[in-house]
Amino acid sequence: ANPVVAIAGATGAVGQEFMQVLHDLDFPASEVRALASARSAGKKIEFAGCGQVPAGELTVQEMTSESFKDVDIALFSCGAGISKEMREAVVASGAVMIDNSSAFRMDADVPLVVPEVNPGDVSWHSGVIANPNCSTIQMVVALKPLYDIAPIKRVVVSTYQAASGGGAPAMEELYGQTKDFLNGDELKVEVFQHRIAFNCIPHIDVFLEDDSTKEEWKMVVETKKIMGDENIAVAATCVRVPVLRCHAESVNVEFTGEVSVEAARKAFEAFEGITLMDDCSSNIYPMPGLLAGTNDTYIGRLRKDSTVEHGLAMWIVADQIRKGAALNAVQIAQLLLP
Ligand code: 11C
Repeated sequence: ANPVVAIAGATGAVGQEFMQVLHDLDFPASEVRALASARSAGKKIEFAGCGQVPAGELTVQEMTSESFKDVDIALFSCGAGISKEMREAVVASGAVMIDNSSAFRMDADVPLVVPEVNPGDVSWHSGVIANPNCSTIQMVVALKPLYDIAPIKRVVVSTYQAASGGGAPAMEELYGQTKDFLNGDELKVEVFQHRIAFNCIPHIDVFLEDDSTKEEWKMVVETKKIMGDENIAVAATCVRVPVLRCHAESVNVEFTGEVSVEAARKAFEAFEGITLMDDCSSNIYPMPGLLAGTNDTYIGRLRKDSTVEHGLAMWIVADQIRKGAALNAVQIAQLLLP
């Protein structure tokens, strides 16, 4: 029978995108169940339909440990605390939890999967598969075809992360502050640590003991786990910028052997999920403002990094809510289909 899909966190920015992606990929579901907190129960949400589920309204149900009866795939995006609370109930019901939070990503019994990079890792799950952090996902998609030419020694990355990483309230904060700033009104700072309108904040998630942030740490450890290579060194600086959707990253990669710009270009062109957008002579390179709502990881400004023996530099953009969250999760679900 076709799978029953539950969406945990259906009213959030990623939850809404789960539904859009299920529709866009025509995921062969027999039922889609929208779950959220008691506050949203009873709310109607539009669903465009997928598989055997016709277009129409879904009524949001309060998520409890009973919600997963007969569910095959549970797409979770409602924060690490709730994922931890619900894990046992989901797994006991026989469903596979595909979790977008940071709750289980580094657990030894939980695969961390980007379908273009390590699809085979879904085979060893024990009820939970983790979706990586958005900034890691787009970077490893770009690294994989290069790694296949020559193993990677070191990556230096600076991110330019959109407000969407903080969910719908964060996007609202960027809108609201921008309007207030232009009107000369007082700005309300609620979601981010500082004003985000007309600003950049080099601080995403909490600070750790070594003065890096947890977002930066995620890029270091998740990259090694997904790529299956503990020897890849990653130095990351993560920055929030006043962009609504799509994270961008400036990445310098050092390889153990030669990877020419031409070879990299060819590898990107042949790789599923990557679009090369790279023509300096016509000012063509990926930009967040152009790419909201897209599925691919976009690469431009590809060039040699001559400061190391074997190096390349590039610029990567992807829609954080789609490839960085909902799309990647649904692509993992596709890997589970018989
Ligand atoms: C951001 N990357 O842009 C974060 C959002 O660990 O899943 C996702 C956080 C996570 O704010």
